[in-house]
Amino acid sequence: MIPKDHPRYDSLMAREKITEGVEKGITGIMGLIAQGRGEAFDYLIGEKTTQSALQAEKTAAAMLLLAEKPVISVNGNVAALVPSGIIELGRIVDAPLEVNIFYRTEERAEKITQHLHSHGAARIYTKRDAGIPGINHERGKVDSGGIFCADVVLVPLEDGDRCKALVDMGKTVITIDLNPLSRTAQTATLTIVDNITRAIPAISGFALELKNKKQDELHAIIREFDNKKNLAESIDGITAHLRHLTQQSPK
Ligand code: PTJ
Repeated sequence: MIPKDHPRYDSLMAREKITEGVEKGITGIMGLIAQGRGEAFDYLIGEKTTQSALQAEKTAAAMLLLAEKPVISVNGNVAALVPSGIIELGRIVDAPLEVNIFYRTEERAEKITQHLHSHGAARIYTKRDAGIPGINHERGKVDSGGIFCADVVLVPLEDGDRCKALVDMGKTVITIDLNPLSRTAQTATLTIVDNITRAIPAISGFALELKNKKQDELHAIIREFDNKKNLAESIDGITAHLRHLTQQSPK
C-alpha cells in the first residue's frame, strides 16, 4: 500500500496499474518498457502539466468537439492507466473507443474490450476488416466503421509509423506522448506532451467548458495553435526545469 503523502505517489500508482495490467493480461510485457520511458521523460518535465501541454489539451478538446466522426484508440497501457478517463472523455465528445494494439494477440484484445466494458464503455469498435495503407504489421488492421473512416483520431502512446500513416490518410491525429522527440510526437497533427493520467482529465475538463461555445470559437482555438512551436516550447520547458534543478542543488 503506497501512502497518499508519498512524494511520488502518482508515479508509483501508475506503476502499480501497469503491472496489474500485465498480470491481468491487458497490458503487453513491452508496456513495462514504454511506461519506464514515459516515467523518465515525466521526471525531466517535472511531473506536472506545463502551460504548453494545457494549450495542446484545450486545442485537442476543440478538435474532438468539432469532429464529425471522432474515435479514441486504446492500447494495453491506455486501458490499464485510464480506463474510466477515456470512457468519460468519449462520452463528453461523443467518440467511441477502438481497441488497437501493436503487440497483438486475440486474447489480449478481447481482455481489453472486456476490461473497458466492465468500466462502463458502451461503444467499442472491434472489427479488423480494413487496412491502413502502408502499414503491414498487425496495428494496420482497423475497423472499417471506426478508425478507418474517422476524421479525428486520438491515439495516445502510439508508434510513429502508424501515426504518420493516419496523417497521410488525411486524418487529424491527436497524440499524447511524454517524449516530445518521438516520431509520433513529431508527426501528429497535435501533440500533447503530458502524462496520459493528467492529460485525459484535462482534455475532458476543457471539452466540458467548450461544449456550448460557438463553432467559430472552437475553430479560432485550433487556428491559433502551432504544433511545431508548442513542441519546441515543451523541449524548452525540459531545459528550463533542468536548469532550475541544477541551480537548486547544493554546490
Ligand atoms: O498494447 P500495445 O501492444 O499496443 O503496446 C503499447 C505500447 C505502449 C507498449 C507500444 O505502443 C509501444 O511500444 O510504444 P512505444 O514505441 O514505447 O511508445 C510509447 C510512447 O509513449 C513513448 O514515447 C513513451 O515516452 C510514451 N509514454 C509512456 N508512458 C506514457 C507515455 N506518454 C504519456 N503518458 C504515459 N503514461
